[in-house]
Amino acid sequence: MAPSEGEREQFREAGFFVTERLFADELLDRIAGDFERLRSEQDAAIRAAGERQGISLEGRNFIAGIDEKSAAGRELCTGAGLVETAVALMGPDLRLYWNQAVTKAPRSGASFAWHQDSGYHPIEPAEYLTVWIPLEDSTVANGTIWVLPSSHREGLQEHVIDEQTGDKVGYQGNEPGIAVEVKKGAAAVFSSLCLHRSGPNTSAAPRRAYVVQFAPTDAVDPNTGERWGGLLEVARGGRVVAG
Ligand SMILES: O=C(O)CCC(=O)C(=O)O
Repeated sequence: MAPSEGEREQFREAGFFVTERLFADELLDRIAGDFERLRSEQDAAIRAAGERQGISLEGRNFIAGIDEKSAAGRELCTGAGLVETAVALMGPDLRLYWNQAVTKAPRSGASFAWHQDSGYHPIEPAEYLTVWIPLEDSTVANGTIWVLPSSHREGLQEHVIDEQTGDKVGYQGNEPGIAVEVKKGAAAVFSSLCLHRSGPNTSAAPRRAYVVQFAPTDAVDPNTGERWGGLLEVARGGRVVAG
C-alpha cells in the first residue's frame, strides 16, 4: 500500500513515520517462530564462544539474511505491500539491501545505542530505507525504538565503536528523542540517516523485530565502487519484481 501524502510529508520532514496495518498476524507469527529457532542457535554459539558475536550479545540478537533463512520472512520482505511503500519513498529501482531479526529477551534484552543505519556500512548514495517491523506490540517497556526527529537532515554523522557492545554510536548528546511505539501489524519506516536507538526489554515477554532495508539497485560502497549487501532485486522501473 502506497504511503499517504501525510506520511510522505512526515518522512521528508521528520525522517520517519508509523504505517497503518500492513501485515497479517499469521505471517508475523510464522516469522516469530523462525526467529526463535535462529535466536536459540545464535545464543548457543555466543555461549560456546564465551563472547559477543559482532553486535549480538546473549539476549540481544541480530541475525542477518532472514530472506534466506525463513520462507515467511522472504514472503514479507518481497511482498507487494511493502515494496510499493519503498518505491514510493526511495524510487523505482530497488534491492533488498539488508534484512535482519533483532530480538530482545524478556527482562534481559539490552538497549542499542544511537546510530544511523548508514553509519554501519558506507554506501553511496548515503540514504536508503529502513522498515522496522515489530512482531508484537512494541512499547517503551519492551524496548521499542526511539528517534531524533529531523536528524536525517544533518547528513551522515561520525560513528564511534563502543568496545563493550560493538555498537557504533552516532550521537553522544543529551536529547532524549521520542519513543515510537508500534502496534503488531504496522511498521516504523525511516530514513537510514535518521538517528535512532532502542531501549532495554524490561517486560516479561520477548520483543522481536524484523528490520528490512531497501536501497537503490545501483548504490555502491564508495570505498570499493562495488555493490555491497543483498543484491535481491525487488523493484524495477517502479514494478515489484521479486517474490
Ligand atoms: O530493534 C532494535 O532494537 C533496534 C534495531 C536497529 O536500530 C537497527 O537494526 O538498526
